[in-house]
Amino acid sequence: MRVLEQMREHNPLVHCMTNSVVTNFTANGLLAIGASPVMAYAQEEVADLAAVAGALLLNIGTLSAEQIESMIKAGKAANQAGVPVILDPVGAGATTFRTEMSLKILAEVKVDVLRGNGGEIASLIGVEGAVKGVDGSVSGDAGDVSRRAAKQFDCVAVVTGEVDVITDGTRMAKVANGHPWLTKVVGTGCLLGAVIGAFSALDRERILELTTEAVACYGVAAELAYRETAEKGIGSFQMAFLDQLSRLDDEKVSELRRVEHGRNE
Ligand code: ATP
Ligand code: TZP
Ligand code: MG
Ligand code: MG
Repeated sequence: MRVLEQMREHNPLVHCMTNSVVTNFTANGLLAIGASPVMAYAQEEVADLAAVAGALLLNIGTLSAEQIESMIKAGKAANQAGVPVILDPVGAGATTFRTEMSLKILAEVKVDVLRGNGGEIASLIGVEGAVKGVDGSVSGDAGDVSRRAAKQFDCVAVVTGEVDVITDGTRMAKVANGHPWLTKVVGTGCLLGAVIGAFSALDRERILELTTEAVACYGVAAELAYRETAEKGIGSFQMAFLDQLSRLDDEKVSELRRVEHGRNE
């Protein structure tokens, strides 16, 4: 699958309703990978935009009740138009409001891909995880948490961490690519949600495979960025990571990807 080549050829539009911390990084990351970002929040226009986008990202990082209403409006329009919807439930489990708003979106919008750290996804299925602010991990098995989330919300669930688990509840992939420095740059989880959106836009029928490709490409870019900046530090790493996203090609990814496929039942 020459997926990065397809990305640059199709240049999918990703409508991002994301948080105020990561907006610029997300837009630049999408441009780097070959997609086209648009950030839009107003109730008056979100449905129109979501319906013509290649994918819609809902990220609750700096949520308000009004914004959630806007997200639901956009999500419903995307559903009607057959546009894939990605949800990042940032900080779910840290406060009741975040957990409840994430569950409200999941109840009212058909979410195609749910992406979060272990603690966030665990909190949505009522399993205990550790969430401190927007950082979280799961004490149990990420495979089990992701499978249960995928089945409960009828979606592809992605639990990220040292090893990323991607599942539709039956098939599962584990991606070992990535670098711990990704956790030292704010917004790397959020940008990954947007990048999954860009990949999903290429073929809605193959969301599990394309989400796995997105996660692998992302991890490979991080590894290459670390090679360049290990002696410098995370500021340089952040820039090198954007550089690597823009220079990544299918050959490099097929050489460096560490992806294991299995079943998750
Ligand atoms: P948190 O807010 O807890 O940092 P997040 O929403 O930022 O979570 P992460 O789990 O940090 O999301 O995932 C973002 C990216 O960082 C993913 O590509 C993931 O593979 C990578 N990643 C996270 N932790 C590690 C690690 N220990 N080693 C390698 N890669 C990692
Ligand atoms: N606070 C609210 S949203 C946000 C912070 C710090 C960004 C979280 O980004 P990520 O990608 O989950 O690390
Ligand atoms: Mg992070
Ligand atoms: Mg996050």
